[in-house]
Amino acid sequence: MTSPKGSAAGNETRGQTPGKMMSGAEIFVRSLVAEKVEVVFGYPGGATIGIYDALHDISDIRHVLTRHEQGATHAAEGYAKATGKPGVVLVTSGPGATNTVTGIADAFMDSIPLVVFTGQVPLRLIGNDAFQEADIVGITRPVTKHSYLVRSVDELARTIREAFYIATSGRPGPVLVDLPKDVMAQKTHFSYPEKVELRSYRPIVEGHAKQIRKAAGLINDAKRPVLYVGGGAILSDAAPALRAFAEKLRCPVTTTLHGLGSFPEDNPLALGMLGMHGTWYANMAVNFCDVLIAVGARFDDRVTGKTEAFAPEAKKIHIDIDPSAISKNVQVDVPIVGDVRRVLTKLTEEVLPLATDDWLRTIETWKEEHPLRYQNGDQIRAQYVIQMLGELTGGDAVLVTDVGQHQMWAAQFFTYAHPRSHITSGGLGTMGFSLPAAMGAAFGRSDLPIVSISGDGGFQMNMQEMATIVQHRLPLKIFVINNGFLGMVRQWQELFWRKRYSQVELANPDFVKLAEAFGCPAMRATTTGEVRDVLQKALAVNDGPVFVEFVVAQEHNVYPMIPAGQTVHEMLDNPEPVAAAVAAGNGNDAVMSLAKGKQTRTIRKAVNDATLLIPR
Ligand SMILES: Cc1ncc(C[n+]2csc(CCOP(=O)(O)OP(=O)(O)O)c2C)c(N)n1
Ligand SMILES: [Mg+2]
Repeated sequence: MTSPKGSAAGNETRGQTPGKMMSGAEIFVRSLVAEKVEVVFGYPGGATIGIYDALHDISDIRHVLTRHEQGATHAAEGYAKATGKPGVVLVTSGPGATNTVTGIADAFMDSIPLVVFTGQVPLRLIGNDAFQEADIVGITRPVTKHSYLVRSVDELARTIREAFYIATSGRPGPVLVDLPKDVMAQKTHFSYPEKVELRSYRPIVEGHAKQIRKAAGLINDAKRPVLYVGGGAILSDAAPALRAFAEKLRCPVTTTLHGLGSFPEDNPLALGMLGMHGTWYANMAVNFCDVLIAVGARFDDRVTGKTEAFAPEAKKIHIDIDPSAISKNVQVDVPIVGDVRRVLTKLTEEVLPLATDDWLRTIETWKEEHPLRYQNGDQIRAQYVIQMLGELTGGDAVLVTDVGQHQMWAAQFFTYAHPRSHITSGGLGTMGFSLPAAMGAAFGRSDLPIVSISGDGGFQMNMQEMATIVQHRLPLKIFVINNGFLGMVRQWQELFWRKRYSQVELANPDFVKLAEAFGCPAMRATTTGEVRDVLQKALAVNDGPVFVEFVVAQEHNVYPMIPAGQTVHEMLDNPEPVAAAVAAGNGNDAVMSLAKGKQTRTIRKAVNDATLLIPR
């Protein structure tokens, strides 16, 4: 076994007695059973044919034959995000393996626990440009938490045990295990290690008491605190602890895209999402807060904009299980490395309720003056579809979104009430994620309706998985928000590139016929008046998938928007001045200065509101 990142030395397994002689393929299958793997997403080929033969006899594990290995990887991600369990992928060597790269990179960016098994050519052919050989360990090295090439069947069970442990512990992530064909045919005694001991890998879960005390000291002096919560709060099942903490402090809470659902958005303390397309009031609250408590979040550039100007008045506390995330993008004052749930629970005991009445009242005014808004009309607005979906489900649904404008509207206009009710590709921003990820989620849970929401562009990137979904009669709601454009790119071209639309117009297939060709019942809504009825019909289908195309207004933009790398002072909240600048044929600078000129007044008012609270 090689340990490409050199950190898996010193393994120790205990309590093993030599078991029955088995082939590598059988050991593989038995090991997955030992890990309680329920479902494997995969696609067979020459290098894995022996493994597939061994899988044939096992009823404890369900293998889902996707229609593309990228689909398998995103499905495993969706399964992992919906359930909290690791997602498992099995593909063949060469092209099978390289097709997983996007999904692995996606899981790496979003801290999703995956174990990806790739077939490999026999050991003696490695490095020979053998048929279907790819150095997948090398190719994926920068986007895996760890990877292994198994060189002997004697290492196989231990390697699998370690792979699952590394994928799911600490900050979760994808682990790749490359399985040469001859190793899988070798035989040895099988026993599955009970314990993993990795000397150089010991995630810290308990926060340091001194750091917790220091943080509590800062918090107890805060006048204008804000909690900034990321996906780590969901990964560590911290929602109840977060709520208890925020409510004890009476501290407003804003979440990142991946934090959505960690704090109920109908709670008066909720500010919704922050960042580039976050709410006006969340961004203002962060801008004027005096203590920022970052929880399981990584100060991503889509959140911070210009880092020097992010929360400029605040002392910053950062709770995260990954020490390498601390002060990576933004310098913090009090880091606490540890599991978010445990740290929050301890911190709650050490803080006192704060006198935040004035601060909360100011934020309330901001909410009233700058709500998320859009203008309805005959032509469907994507925002309306999302809002109506929220009303009809009461927030009891899992939304799995793709990447683009519809993704941002789904983040803004649905009231997320539960952890794991929002699944999306945040870090990598992978178009084509939603359909297979929703499929994977549906294999993991059936307690809530699962809704895949894609744009017309992204849907076409992995639409082959419609066949898998139909084959398994998964009760998915598959929505395509068809604006005829690569909408998010078009929005940037409109606002910052003088409306010169370059390669963003889509000539689309008839989506309804396409869905029907896959064997999926399908509907289309083209006017606002039809939306409610179509949604109700779709939500009533429970015995299999249903597809809905929403033909929406073509050239609408997502607001608010803080242009990339800028600050709240450049936030475009009000579409009208922007539209005027665009209509005048102006470029980036002109749009910005016009929008800014018109908006400076509202921002200045916010500054005044906040200044009243700042003791000088
Ligand atoms: C695989 C991939 N290629 C390109 C992009 C760049 N990109 C981001 S959003 C977007 C447009 C998405 O269009 P669509 O799926 O129709 O969604 P809309 O924005 O119109 O809602 C593009 C091309 C991406 N995120 N992922
Ligand atoms: Mg589109």
